[in-house]
Amino acid sequence: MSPSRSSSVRSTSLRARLVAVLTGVTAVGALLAAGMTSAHAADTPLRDLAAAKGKIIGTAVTGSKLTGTYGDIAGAQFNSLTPGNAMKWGSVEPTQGTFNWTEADQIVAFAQAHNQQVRGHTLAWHNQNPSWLTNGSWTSAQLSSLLQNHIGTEVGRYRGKIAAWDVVNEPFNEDGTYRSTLWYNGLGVDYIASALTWARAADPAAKLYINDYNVEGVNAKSTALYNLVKSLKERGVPIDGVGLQAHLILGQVPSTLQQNIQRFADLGVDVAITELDIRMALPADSTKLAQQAADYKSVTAACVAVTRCVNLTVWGFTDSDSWVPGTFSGYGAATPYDENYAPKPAYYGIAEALGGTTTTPPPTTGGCTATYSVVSQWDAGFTGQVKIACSGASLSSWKVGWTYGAGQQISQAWNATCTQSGAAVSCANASYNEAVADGGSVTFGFNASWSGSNPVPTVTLR
Ligand code: 9MR
Repeated sequence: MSPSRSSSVRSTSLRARLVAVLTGVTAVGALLAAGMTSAHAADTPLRDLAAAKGKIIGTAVTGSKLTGTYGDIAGAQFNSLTPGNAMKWGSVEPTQGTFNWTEADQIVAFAQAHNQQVRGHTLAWHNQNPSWLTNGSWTSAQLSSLLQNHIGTEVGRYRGKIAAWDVVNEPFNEDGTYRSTLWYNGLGVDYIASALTWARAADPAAKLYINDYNVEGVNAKSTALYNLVKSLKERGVPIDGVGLQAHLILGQVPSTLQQNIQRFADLGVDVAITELDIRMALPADSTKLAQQAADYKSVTAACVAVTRCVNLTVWGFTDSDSWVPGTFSGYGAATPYDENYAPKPAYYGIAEALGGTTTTPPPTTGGCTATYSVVSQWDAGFTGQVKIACSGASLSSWKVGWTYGAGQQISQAWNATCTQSGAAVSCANASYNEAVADGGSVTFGFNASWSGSNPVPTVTLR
């Protein structure tokens, strides 16, 4: 990896860029540029940047989507996959004794084909259990053997293929007391030790984790988790790591995140950021996306700073495959890629924290093309995108232009700075996506209005 640029070089070039951006272009570009503090390379995949830091970077995935662009990005950018839903009890045993491993198997096969780890998720949880289990009335002994069999069956099936299991998920309330669940109520707190012990027996090589949310900073809940892990270790119960889910809100990365990771590391367990996403009130705008980039960067940096923080996984890499909008009304845009698979500023925030630096290929436009497309269109508006792709050539910066033939008017752009004067549109790279490598591409998007017709213009790359 190339060394980082010095901070004086960095701030000079940032200032130069800001001046350039602030003179005569839209606020969108200025704010995007202000949110990014150094240059970026979209050409080094996150998994390579992470590996150079001794880290694993993962994403939650949906098995059926692992083809086309979704599959390409999942395979190229990440070296760990977590099935978002496919390994949950309700997915694998919808009817007692009848198993469906299709999606879980597919994800494991994809991971093996792409030299990726798999985080198994999850074995003992209170959600997404099959109704035959939750509606049944069981004695403690029956519950215990159900859980033991479940763990033995699932962990055993994937023995040797799973790097880490979220054995126990979300055992705590916010105040640090134990959550009232099927398992806690039926088996007492030792369901946790039992589940870990059964998982170890079924796959001695898998790292065994307890995973929870709102335990990223130092607080009552994370302290309860800390005390649990400490006592499990003292008792000799197999526990290898804690998962900090990190379903965060824009601008609210806990200030004690690194300190919290460190205290678990000091206890002698690994730490993983297991489900990172950072949601914002919709619609997204350049200010929010810049803040989100800073937030992703600081979470990643906290993990990079602690040797035992081994894995950072995002809970879906694209806004088109995120649980957030369906759960938090009015919120979304929580992942590092937009719904059209274009990397957002957040992507570059992660890359920067992993040591990504600028590459400056020789400037040439030969072999580079700009392709305009309408992504979606409604009554009076549409979302368009332009992809600049190079093959046998590269760009150190770029600018594209076109002329609208039917009165279309751009209102907002992202991942580029766009101006429109009459019918003439001109868009230039943002500060973080100036380079297009040989074999690489950059995409930017925009919203615009139309009426009557919306013909596709001819785009010129300058
Ligand atoms: O991403 C999962 C989503 O598709 C499910 O509908 C949801 C149901 O609870 O679970 C989501 O994943 C959760 C994960 O398994 C545990 N931590 C919280 C995640 C977000 O809800």
